[in-house]
Amino acid sequence: VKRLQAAGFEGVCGHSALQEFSVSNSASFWAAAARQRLNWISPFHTTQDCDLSRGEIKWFEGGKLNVSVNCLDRHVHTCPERVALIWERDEPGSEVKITYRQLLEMTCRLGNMLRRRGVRKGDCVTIYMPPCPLAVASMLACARIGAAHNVVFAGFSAEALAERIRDAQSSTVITVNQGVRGGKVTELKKAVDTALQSCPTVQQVFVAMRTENPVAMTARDIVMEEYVFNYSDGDVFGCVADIGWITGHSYSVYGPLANGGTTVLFESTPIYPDPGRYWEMVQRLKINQFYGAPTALRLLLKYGDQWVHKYDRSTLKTLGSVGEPINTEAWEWYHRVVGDGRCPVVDTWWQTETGGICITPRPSEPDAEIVPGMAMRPFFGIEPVLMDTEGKVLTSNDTSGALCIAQPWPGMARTIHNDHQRFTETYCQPYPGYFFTGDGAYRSKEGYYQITGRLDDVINVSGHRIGTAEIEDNQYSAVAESAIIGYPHNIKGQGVYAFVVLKKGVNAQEEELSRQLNNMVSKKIAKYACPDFIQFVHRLPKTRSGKIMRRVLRKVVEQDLNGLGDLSTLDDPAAVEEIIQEKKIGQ
Ligand code: 6R9
Repeated sequence: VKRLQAAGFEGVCGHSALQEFSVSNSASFWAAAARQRLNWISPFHTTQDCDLSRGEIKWFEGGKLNVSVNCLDRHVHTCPERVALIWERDEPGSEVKITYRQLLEMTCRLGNMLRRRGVRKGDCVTIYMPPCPLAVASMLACARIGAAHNVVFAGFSAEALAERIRDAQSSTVITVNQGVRGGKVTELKKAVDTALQSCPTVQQVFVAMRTENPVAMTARDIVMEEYVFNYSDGDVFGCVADIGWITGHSYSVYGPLANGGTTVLFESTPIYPDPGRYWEMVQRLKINQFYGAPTALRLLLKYGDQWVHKYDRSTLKTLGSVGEPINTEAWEWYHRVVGDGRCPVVDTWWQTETGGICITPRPSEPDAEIVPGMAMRPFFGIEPVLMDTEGKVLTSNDTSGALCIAQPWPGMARTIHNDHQRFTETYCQPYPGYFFTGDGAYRSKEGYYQITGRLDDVINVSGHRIGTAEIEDNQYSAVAESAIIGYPHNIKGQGVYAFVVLKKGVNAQEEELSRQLNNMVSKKIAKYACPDFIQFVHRLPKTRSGKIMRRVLRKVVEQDLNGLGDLSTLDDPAAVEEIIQEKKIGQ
């Protein structure tokens, strides 16, 4: 806020006033922020020229900048030996630190290599690597030479990779020989070879060596070198998202680097080698901000507090959550146990399409209130609105509706690659003049926002519309997490089917647990919201970024096993098999 105020808003005091200013004087706010926070090769002449109803979004026209220069070169001028990346490798205690100077060097070398090998401005390079310095350097090298990058989760199958390579029409792929995750080796280069059987556009594959094991090479493969590492102290931003998720892009790579911070690249899993991994890493790397997903918190919560207490977490200042609604129990645990009650928890709402955080608590504001499980208030330049089912703006508080954003902001998506029509249909046409997020939200009496989940996840039981997240957010102490799915019911319209994961060590009778769960839901919400079926499962099918794949659960409940669709983005496909075997309906 101080830096923004220094950019010409001296008269505007405090977060709230600045937020209001950023919405009512959007163009001058973003123009000043862009001039003050970024280095431009040539200045922009028009700050914004946007028409949401036609899906035409133009920011900073006439301006030219290079994002890799903003992330690297300017920091190398002022503090070359500051640590840019901490690569938290799979094996705890084997972290590697890379300074801004080293990262710039790696990026330039890679950029030159790509250019020498024919990659041009506008090309799209596919990067299929786990989070590691070379992956970040590859992203920045593409940005440096004007190529787009298409980062594919290293956990995706060959088939899923092939589809993404074809969509991007890449001629170049960058990968590693093998990955290492949770103590296991994954055959990434092999997956690339398989994928390329159906990707005629690819002419060259760069292969970095993550392990020492040789892998089969073909004529189009080019082996990359590895680099020397260095050490220096710095501020440490610990975003544990994979770089293949937007959170990894914005908050592991571009955000921290553009701000000259030190960022952690987490290669491992939250439970390898044990459920203390995150907190052991916080202690060892002296992490100041920890940013993760509710799904991981719910997983860790199952194992008990002792894994957290074992480690010193006194360096932590802020705890962030992203990706899904965070249920009250996980929020409380994060705050009370992980943060010892002294670190603010910021539940940050945003999407791939928004580029960065849009609704979030602002703890740096003195006395800022934070309500558990609420994303709270709009961030700079964001004007959220709620719509009713007829497309009218809901103006009062204590109300729920479809979440839209009333005016454009610089980080927003401007199109869908090769399909602008789909962009306008999905985001601009549902509520003409507004950007439609696909999420539902509640605005409290005080005007605070709470995200209630994807609108597709709203179910209608006996005429009552209810978000599945609301039923899931129960504080029953035996439950680690749950997924609620609606299914066709010939009396109620939709019935409620619950998948429930119990905490470790709970071994009460299922019937008794079901009875208690129903009691809780009926007390907290209403009788109609009680599940018709409760299926206790070991785990839920999730994407690599931790989102429960409700589409798949819905198909299982509807007994449409042929309609399960693309399962390649699942973290662990065995979870679906288990659920199918044990399903309770229609047996
Ligand atoms: C950043 C990211 C976007 C969807 C979004 C919403 C859900 C994200 C949330 C949240 C409740 C939060 N979501 N953050 N729901 N509270 N704090 O996750 O991007 O992978 O594109 O997903 O995730 O449903 O629409 P992305």
